[in-house]
Amino acid sequence: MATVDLVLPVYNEERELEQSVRTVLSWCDAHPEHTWRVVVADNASTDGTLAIARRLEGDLPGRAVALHIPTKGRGIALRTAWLTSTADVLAYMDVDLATDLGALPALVDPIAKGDVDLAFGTRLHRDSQTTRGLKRELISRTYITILKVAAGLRVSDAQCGFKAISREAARELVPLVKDTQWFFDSELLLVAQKNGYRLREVPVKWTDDPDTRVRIVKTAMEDLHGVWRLRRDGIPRVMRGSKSPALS
Ligand SMILES: Nc1nc2c(ncn2[C@@H]2O[C@H](COP(=O)(O)OP(=O)(O)O)[C@@H](O)[C@H]2O)c(=O)[nH]1
Ligand SMILES: [Mg+2]
Repeated sequence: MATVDLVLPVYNEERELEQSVRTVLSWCDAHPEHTWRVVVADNASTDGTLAIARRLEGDLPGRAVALHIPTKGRGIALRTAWLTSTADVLAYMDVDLATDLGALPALVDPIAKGDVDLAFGTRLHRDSQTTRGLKRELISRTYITILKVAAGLRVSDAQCGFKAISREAARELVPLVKDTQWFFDSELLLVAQKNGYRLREVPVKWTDDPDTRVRIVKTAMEDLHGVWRLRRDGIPRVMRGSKSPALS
């Protein structure tokens, strides 16, 4: 049995937030093999998202937590939520619950057992069941090919909003990840792979929610810039017991 913080990063999600938190918590109630907490990580929302998150925290003490980070960016939200958590396993998923919750044990259990450091959902594995439009499918496949060829990443999907990491690995790896936006996920995987951490792909059942916060062209440019930055600067190595990471 482990303590698990499941982070829902949110930006202007007042319509879906409450229902998603309640759906996730009732799933958690049906899975008492771990002690679960839902952490709503909001930054810069301009709608009622934060107020809803705070009300849920009050209504569901110890089970729902509201976190507010002043600067916008999904990466910084995850970084803050994970690095301030004391749970054994730190997970996250998109608030639209595009990933079927049935994959959560496959994501969390290997980390709770100590067999894996970082587990991540994949929509592009042969065992995944992915329903999404042609445009997003093409972008996703093109992007992972670039990550494989230009950065040497050996995974089938880097950007699925469904990941979990041990607290120890998060403490070592997340401070080395510079991106604060969408490239955060790819950079985390690259840093983990380079440093020999134990990764595990988890095929998921994914039903795309067309309501998106992603600005596709801007995000694609930022992702390419991230790949270029890591090629230029190198991927940092974890120096256990040292404060300054070495480059390789
Ligand atoms: N905290 C935080 N969450 C964000 C931000 N941008 C997007 N998100 C969340 O990231 C998740 C995935 O966003 P979504 O729009 O569904 O992405 P898509 O599925 O790739 O189209 C959702 O839970 C969003 O609310 C941000 O700037 N800060
Ligand atoms: Mg989505």
